[in-house]
Amino acid sequence: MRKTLAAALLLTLAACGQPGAGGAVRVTLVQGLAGEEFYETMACGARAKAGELGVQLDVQGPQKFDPTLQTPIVNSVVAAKPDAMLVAPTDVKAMIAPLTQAKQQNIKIILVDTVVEDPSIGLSRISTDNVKGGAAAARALAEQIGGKGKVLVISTDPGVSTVDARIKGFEDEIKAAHPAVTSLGVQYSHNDVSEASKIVNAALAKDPDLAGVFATNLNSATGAGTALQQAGKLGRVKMVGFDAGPAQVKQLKDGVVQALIAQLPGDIGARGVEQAVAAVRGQQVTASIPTDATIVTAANVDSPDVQKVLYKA
Ligand code: T6T
Repeated sequence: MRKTLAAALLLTLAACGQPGAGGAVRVTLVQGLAGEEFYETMACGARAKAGELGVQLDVQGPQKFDPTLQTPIVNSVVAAKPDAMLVAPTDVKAMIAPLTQAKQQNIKIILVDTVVEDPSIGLSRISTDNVKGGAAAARALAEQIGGKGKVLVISTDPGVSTVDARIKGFEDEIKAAHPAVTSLGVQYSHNDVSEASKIVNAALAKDPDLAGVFATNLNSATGAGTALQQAGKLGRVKMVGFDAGPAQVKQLKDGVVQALIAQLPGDIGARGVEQAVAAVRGQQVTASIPTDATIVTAANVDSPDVQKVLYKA
């Protein structure tokens, strides 16, 4: 009897044409960069949640953090018509057109980590409070350099919402609360480790009294840290970096970097899947979900709570 009722219910749902009613909800995660620890940790969180909720999850991403490479991936996802797409857009402007196509196909879009300038894209936006994180980085760096000296910011490219927000938070905090700290401005590495190293080498040649570096993301931090290490500047030039992949944690333990701002990419992926499923099922979706950030230093890196937030290799 029970079986008959359940079968009837399933038939009714399928007849209503509710997505996912006749099978698993189909979701694709489009990363900002394939194979990079932040996005792979995000994919792990998304996969775990997908397993729990019975969601069919596919993960794709470009080989470079670049909208010209991410656009064809989004286009092919649109052609495959999943029920929902979690996406980390690589540019606030360039990704609007491909994501508008996805929206027009009624694919539910959930923005994970980065966003686009068009506020109508993305039923839910899940990310770290990056302005706050940038301000925390400024305070940590100012403290490390004794409240005075020249500091340089290394970022990826203008037009990436997350790192732009980190720069804003950093610069506003320096201006507001650290009058003896001079910002040398921002230089862009195109999210390339060796480019970030080159920038720091050139900055050290131009300003040998450079006191501190803020690297706004993983690859910028890895490259900047390597340059400081190779230039024998350990301890003399202080550094704070966003993200906590294995290379950054090693640099922290080696004394190259003094503080890391660890995000929760796994949680971003998991919450993204939850929101996608809610959107597909016509349930309530949360427009904005902030996730936590932790300041990691040599003093707390080995504590169990901090170990939990370090990114997967
Ligand atoms: O910092 C993360 C991410 O939040 C940002 O949007 C892009 O860079 C990372 O993926 C780290 O490399």
